[in-house]
Amino acid sequence: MNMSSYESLTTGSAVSLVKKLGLFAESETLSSREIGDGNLNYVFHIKGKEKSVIVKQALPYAKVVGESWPLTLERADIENRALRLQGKFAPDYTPKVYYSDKDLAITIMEDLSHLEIARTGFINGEDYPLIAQHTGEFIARTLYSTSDFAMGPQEKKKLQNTFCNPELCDITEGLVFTDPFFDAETNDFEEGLRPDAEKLWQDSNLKLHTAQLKRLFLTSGDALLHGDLHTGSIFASETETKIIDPEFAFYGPFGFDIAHFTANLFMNALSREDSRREPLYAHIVTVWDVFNREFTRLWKENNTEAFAKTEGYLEWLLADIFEQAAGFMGLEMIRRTIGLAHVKDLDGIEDEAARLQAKQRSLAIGARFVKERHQFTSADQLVSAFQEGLQ
Ligand code: SR1
Ligand code: MG
Repeated sequence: MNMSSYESLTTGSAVSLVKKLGLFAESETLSSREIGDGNLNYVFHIKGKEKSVIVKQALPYAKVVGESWPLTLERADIENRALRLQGKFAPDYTPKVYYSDKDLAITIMEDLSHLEIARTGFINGEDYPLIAQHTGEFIARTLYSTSDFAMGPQEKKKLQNTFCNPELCDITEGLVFTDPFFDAETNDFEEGLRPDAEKLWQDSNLKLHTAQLKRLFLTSGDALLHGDLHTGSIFASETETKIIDPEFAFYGPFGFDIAHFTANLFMNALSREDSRREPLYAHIVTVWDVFNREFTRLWKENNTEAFAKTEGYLEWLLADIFEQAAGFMGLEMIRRTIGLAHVKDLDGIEDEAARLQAKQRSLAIGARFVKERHQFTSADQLVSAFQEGLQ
């Protein structure tokens, strides 16, 4: 990457850029707004008379913390290449990429502003009837298609080499798998939660299970993951779903993406009244159902593995993925509650006592998912365990 040609865009220079690239006529009047509400990047929405685009630019530091946390610009290239691959395997669920520039760390892509960020919609009471079906298909297709089973070990290894992503993995290794389990500086929680956080820090059994899951994250190279598939990485409507922001993409364990999606559904459920939780439970059951079905279909259709037809192999693998995912799900719930990066679903609960109770539940349920992951074999059981945690 040539750092000397990097400069951060402004609303004005983003307009000049899209005109220079010929995406709009020089004479056209365009509106330009910075709309990024994520933790890491600038996102410009550029709109002309008949069309609009999104210009996303990585900053050389983490926006959520500031310039004191330098961060590689390589992530823009990772995101652009991941989007193009995901677009190949799951075109209905991936934004189109029009242009990318490694030195400027930008990706110009389809404007999805007719959709809404799913987290925001869920918080406002939307239910998105197709989101679980679509997300399950997206995860199964992108994971299976980049695995040894579909690509064969040689091609897969070559692709894996191009998706190392050590700096963004380091963020996940710290923020998800390590810091929340110690009294680390990056942690962030209200004083009322301190006894609950301290309970986790003293739970050596939880730490052992977390260490095991961290090892899985560090060492498994099953497939090209999205790497950060929470509900803030999904644009949705009643009929459409698009998965965005794969800058954390890397070769990791099969169960990771589905775990993050379901954990974020459970956290939204914690913010809702009991009578409004059912659609989220249904999504959790559906996403697992769809994932298993689609993964199985692809396995039977295209599998380069000599043992593919060995009785029990696929069933064993799906059960293993489920067990890992139950654990990763619990870790995501814990880190979004006491770690650095929170979710609005929980932080936005206005009543202080209700907010504290929801966060305490998130920690306790999350810890149970981590420690008892070997005992869960179906999404219904996860939902039942979650409901027990509400008692
Ligand atoms: C410093 S980045 C914090 C979090 O934001 C991203 O979306 C990832 O979830 C990361 O852990
Ligand atoms: Mg993101």
